[in-house]
Amino acid sequence: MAAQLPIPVYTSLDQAMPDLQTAAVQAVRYNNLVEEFEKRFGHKPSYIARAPGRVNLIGEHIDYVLFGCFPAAIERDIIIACGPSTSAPAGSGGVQAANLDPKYKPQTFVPMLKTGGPTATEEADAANTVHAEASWELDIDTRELRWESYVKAGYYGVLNRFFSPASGSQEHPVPVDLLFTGSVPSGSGLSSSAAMGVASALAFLVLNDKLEGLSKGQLVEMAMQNEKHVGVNSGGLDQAASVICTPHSAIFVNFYPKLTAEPIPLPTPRTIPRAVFVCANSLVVSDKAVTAKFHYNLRVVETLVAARVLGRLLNLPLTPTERPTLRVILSRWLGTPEADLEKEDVKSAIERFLPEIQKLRPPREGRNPGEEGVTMKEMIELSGLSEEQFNEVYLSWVEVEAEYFQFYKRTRHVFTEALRVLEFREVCVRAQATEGDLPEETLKQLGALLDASHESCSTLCESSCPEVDELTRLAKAAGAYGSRITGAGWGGCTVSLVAEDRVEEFIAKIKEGYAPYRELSEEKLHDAIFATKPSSGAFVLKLT
Ligand code: NG1
Ligand code: MG
Repeated sequence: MAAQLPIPVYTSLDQAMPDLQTAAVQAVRYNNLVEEFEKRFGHKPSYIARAPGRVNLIGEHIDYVLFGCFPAAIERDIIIACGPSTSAPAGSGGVQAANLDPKYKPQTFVPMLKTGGPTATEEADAANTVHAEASWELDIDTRELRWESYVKAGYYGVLNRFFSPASGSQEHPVPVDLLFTGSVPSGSGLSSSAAMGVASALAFLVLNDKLEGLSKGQLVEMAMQNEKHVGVNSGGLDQAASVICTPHSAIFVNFYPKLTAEPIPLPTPRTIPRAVFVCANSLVVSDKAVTAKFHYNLRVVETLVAARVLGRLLNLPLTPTERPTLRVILSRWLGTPEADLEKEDVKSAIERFLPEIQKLRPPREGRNPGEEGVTMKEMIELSGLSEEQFNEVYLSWVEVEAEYFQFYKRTRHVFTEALRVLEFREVCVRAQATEGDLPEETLKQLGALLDASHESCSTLCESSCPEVDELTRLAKAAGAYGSRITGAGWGGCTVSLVAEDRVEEFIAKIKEGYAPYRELSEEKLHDAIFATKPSSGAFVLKLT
């Protein structure tokens, strides 16, 4: 299984990138980073840690509910030249972090062992009902988006797992020097945050000699916990894509009952032009540090409470302190907790569950049943918990703000999106097994699923925004097979499936149609809209 493989450590870029042209282009960038490192820190780096961004092809806002998603790593990435520090005291674990981009100022910090009181670590872990004993403190300011927060987040997992005195470790982390550079645009839905977190974790792991024996799946779990320290209660989509992906394939990643990932090549018909994915940034920046309580974290809470309410409607056993997801409720209802999900299972959930939830609240005049939200008071009543219990289980670890909470729309999004992921996968797998040439119809089928996903994100999950909706319409008009929002949303990027021989024309049309692109320089435009191939996941390059 892809998730059980070790994290690759290469000794040359040619090993890491079998495509020679790519390796040659990247070599310039890597060498420059190494030279800059020497200039800044006065010694050579020992490794380069690299983690890519990702584009989620389909399966949006369902990873934290534990349904499978279908992402691919992109070529854009974060790379970190790193080495043990020669200036900081041995065993201090101190960090000097610098960035080639001058807008990110150099940072120095030292992890502190804290005794007593809940630490950021414990709070973050409590969100997942895991109780950590370690109490390393790195002082992340979750109210502000700061670049070094992701470096610190990447460090937490390594400190907690390998240097926690509470679990008997006598070891001390080595002090390190890090120099970053990145090509994933931040705040654009291509997961620069996961790339930062994963690459940072890798740098700390390899410099402390802790990489050996760690599987890709374990690194994903660690990176997921890490991201919670930045105040986002995300699922594992981004981290799994950044760590596990391989060139030429997307992955079908599943989170329940455990993390698994299956590389699946995208269909490449021979008689018709190959299709590629084009990412287009709306340039609307979604700053999660500020908006998570109205947007992302709110969706997490809405879907979690919806799962409990649904469980009660279906008379499933529920303890007051547990927090099952919609995926878990589906398994309990099916009575098959360990089994892989089939399309038929999801279809029966859609038929059986949605009418139940729709009945919860009588519609106000002129509205559709179920489309009304519930107030906080109603939500607590429907959960069957006391206010105190409810706050403890659903609100104590996350900040959310809303007048109305939506169960029906969110649940409908989750189950229909989970079904589309399985359908998308089926089209790809069937194409792979087909002998001879694939009909263009295959790409049209994938395109239709992308369009339906966008519609659902826009109207049911309500995670799009007018600019992103406009970009998807323009993409369709410019000839895309399908187009949708990718990532958390409320801004960020679209992903469109486009015939390779039409990419230039496609980009020209979008540039003409999307007003914010008209003023952009060539370079900025290339950053905003680009075609991408599925790339490889994270790795470490040992410098000799
Ligand atoms: P981005 O696009 O990185 O903000 C987020 C979550 C994912 C997933 C998607 C929506 C983080 C780190 N990632 O992605 O886990 O839930 O939204 O599908 O918050
Ligand atoms: Mg992110």
